[in-house]
Amino acid sequence: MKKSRAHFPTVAPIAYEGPGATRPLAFRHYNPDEVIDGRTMAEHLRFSIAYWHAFRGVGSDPFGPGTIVRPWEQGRDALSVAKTRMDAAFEFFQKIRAPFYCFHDRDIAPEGRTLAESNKNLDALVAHAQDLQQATGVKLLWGTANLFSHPRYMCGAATNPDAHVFAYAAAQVKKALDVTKQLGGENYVFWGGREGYETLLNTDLKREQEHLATFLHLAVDYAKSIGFTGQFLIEPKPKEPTKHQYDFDVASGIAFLRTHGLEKHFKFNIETNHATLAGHSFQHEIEVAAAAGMLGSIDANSGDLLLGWDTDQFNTDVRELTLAMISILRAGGLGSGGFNFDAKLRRPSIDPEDLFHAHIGGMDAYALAFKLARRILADGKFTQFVQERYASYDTGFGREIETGRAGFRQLEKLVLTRLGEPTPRSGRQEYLENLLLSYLHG
Ligand code: XUL
Ligand code: CO
Repeated sequence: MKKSRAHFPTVAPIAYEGPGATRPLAFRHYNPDEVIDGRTMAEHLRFSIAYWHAFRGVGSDPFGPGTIVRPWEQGRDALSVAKTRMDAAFEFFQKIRAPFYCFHDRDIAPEGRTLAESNKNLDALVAHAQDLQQATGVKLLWGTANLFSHPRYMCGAATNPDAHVFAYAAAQVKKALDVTKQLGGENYVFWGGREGYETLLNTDLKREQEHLATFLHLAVDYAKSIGFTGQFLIEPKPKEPTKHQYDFDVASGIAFLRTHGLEKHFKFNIETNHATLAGHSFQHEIEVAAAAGMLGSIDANSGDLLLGWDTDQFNTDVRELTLAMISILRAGGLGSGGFNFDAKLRRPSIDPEDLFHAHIGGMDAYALAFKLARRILADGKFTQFVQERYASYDTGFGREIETGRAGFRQLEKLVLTRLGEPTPRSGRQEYLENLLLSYLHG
């Protein structure tokens, strides 16, 4: 393949320079080549760049158009611009040392006037992506379909009241699955774009939920028929764009999947900002998914707790990330998932270099959290505290409760004749918070 000109000529590949680094364009904590327990940090963390934010985000908001103008966006026609943009994207993936990327079908190739034309455009860009993946070694963490931007999807895709739109969405996901497989994508994500509703005055909730389940079954069946073995992921979000999104949070997602016999085929892609919009902590959502054996991947970002919408910011809150990492490592990691930076630059951050600062911060914060969480788990102090807190269930009548051998009559008799009143024990929350602080700040 011919060598394309550099799109980020002022930035060299980002190097690890350690915590004492003084240059801003350097890693302080993320050392992709450092081997920990037989695997490099790059292999442990599986960082991924979100094509839609990094290469389609222009800084627009409801009050004004984009502010970000990239030099590679000038060109003769949409297809050649899309190819040059992809060259720039892969140069960025390499320079930022990210082993993976993620995309929606319409991020990488322009929508055509017909589905056939859109598919043709997509094929052209997928061929280009195949060449670039081969040349750089960067891989596809997951693919997905954009079923929410085009006006046809204004009332949802799988949950649209019009079966014609359902059929169009099915055709679009069929193609997205084909290209995800073609590019070796390790997962396929369903974020419920506009799968929800604004008002029950025009909505048949039960029918819409059943349609969504049917759609997911059809996707599973089709994937099987083409031999796509990647992991399917549901990405819950409680609101925005619709008022009531059907995949509200992980708990309602689990209930939905189990109700419709889909639980064997799906895990969860948990996004920090979606967790907090649902009124949960990031760690809570991870724990709920892990408890069900359904932790799949992470959309790494953060919201702004003072704002009630999806701000998709880079997350440098090491405390929050360390707690999340503890839960992830305790669950055995993310398997085929990874940490995908579903995060965008602020509107005034208009320079190409800002993309580097943003991702360096996100990667360093996760890398530091990873190291801290490993240390915390290796020391075992929190684990031991929790084990001791529940120790009464390890033996005697506690064991019988857990193993289903104790009934209400027996327990009543036990309390009346032997146990009497329980002795309260402190939960020691403040002690534990101080212990966490000692790991974070010494
Ligand atoms: C929207 C969101 C999406 C998904 C992919 O809030 O997070 O970008 O991650 O469709
Ligand atoms: Co996301």
